[in-house]
Amino acid sequence: MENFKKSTIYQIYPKSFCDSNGDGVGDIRGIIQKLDYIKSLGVDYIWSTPFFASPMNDNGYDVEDYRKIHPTFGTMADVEELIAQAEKRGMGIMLDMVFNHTSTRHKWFQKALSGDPDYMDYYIFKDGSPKEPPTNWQSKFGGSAWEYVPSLKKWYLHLFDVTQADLNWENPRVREELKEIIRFWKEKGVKGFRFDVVNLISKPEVFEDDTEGDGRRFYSDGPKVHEYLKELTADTGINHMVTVGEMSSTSLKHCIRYSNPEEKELSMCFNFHHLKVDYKDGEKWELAEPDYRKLKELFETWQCEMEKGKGWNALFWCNHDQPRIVSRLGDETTYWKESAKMLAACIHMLRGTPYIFQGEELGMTNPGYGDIEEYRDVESINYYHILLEQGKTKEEALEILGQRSRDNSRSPMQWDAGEYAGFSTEKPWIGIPKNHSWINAAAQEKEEDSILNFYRKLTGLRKKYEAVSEGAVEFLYREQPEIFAYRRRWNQQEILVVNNFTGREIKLPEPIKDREYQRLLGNYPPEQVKWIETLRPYESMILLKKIL
Ligand code: TEU
Repeated sequence: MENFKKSTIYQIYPKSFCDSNGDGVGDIRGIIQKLDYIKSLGVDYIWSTPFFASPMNDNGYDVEDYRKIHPTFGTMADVEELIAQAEKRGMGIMLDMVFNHTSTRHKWFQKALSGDPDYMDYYIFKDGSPKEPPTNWQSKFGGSAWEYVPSLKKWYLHLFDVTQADLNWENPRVREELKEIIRFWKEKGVKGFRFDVVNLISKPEVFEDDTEGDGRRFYSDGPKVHEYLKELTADTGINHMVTVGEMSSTSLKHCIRYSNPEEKELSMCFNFHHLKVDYKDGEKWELAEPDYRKLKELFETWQCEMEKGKGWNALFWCNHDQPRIVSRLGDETTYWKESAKMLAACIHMLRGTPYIFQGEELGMTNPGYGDIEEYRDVESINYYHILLEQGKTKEEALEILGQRSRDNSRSPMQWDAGEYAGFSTEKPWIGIPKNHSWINAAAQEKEEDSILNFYRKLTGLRKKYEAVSEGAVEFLYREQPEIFAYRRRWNQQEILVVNNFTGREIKLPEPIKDREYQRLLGNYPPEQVKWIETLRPYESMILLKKIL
């Protein structure tokens, strides 16, 4: 059995995790200091977002040198110690490989800019008039996806920021360079990799205008993406490691291929369909109420179809690009604790490998930044201006950012109630939410029924019950979208998971006979009843069927 099925993965955004040297920015030594805490969560792997040399226009997703550590984060010796110290505690480090693009400060791009034809072929340069980009494709961060270089009289493609130039995977030399980077880190002892937007690496043969959208249909899950992944995996020997691909606007059909072990591509995939159910007509920068029916249907389809196709899901609500889930689908005030636990149980008992994003285990909320000066993220700042240009008022634009900005997840980790939340001794690079006075790790360590301790129990259940790690999945109460319930089965073992997604009491379509089940975990004290007929606000129950 692949060990990632019983595993839980902890995600760290190093800039905001723990600052060991008092410069207001998190660093590698800060992570080392917190390894015992991370281990105590019952996780097996730690994925850190990039800490490589970078101009930091996209907080490290613009890599200048994949073999060097950005000085703010520390040194290569620190990373080596991190790998060793994690291993000592039985955890593996997973690194984030940003291979769709490099920073324009990378030496390959600099050589390309100087007109070296070999290096120009590392990127996607196209001829065209300076007045008109080669296609109408849009950057994911707003504006055209092309930038004109007057000295070369050519345009280059950047699906993200203008300082993130897309690599040309058609060029075998590029593929070899990237494999060398993997081998370098494998030798250092890392245990897995996350591949950034890896389903965007294969661009179409012909570049044409998109009359229906922003261009993504031409390059998402592109023509040679499976071939490239197979080659990368085979030539670097990462097939026995844990690998996860971040898939942007992907499809189920492709995710089955990416993650079915027989294909020898990746261990699992992130997809984002379930995190778009509160987008208005698919538009991130337009607010809408979450559509719970759609949410449940999406999970049902992805869970059941991935099982049939022998694919494997990465399970997650939060990451460094997403708003905090308790603010998004839960209740930050009256039912903060109940809803945070319910959302956790809901995702952790599904079929796949769960990810915990730093602070999620504390029920951290969106920070509630009130001014554009408080934002740091390139996407948020670009879109703030785009929203104003579209005619929104400042207040409306800030309201949208308050719910959608990627900075919602990037506020510093709330370790304690101190002035800088125990994150740093100095003013951090990004503001600390006021609620760190009561939402913090130190307080939750002391509290038996804290959200933190609930997460610890969830990782334990995955290890203990094959029904959770291996079992088949079946969704229940299809007509009642606000009750997110499913069954997991493995041989004689059966686990029932029932979640109320609302702040109201809800009657179950059919009562559950309490004596037939053993309660494994819940977010309310159990009621002494024969039949469970109603669910309390945001109630969650994990029940093991007794063999009677
Ligand atoms: O994210 C890819 C990505 O598609 C998101 O940035 C997405 O555009 C956004 O969440 C939706 O609004 C990855 C990284 O996770 C992200 O931090 C990087 O900025 C991006 O790739 C570019 O490397």
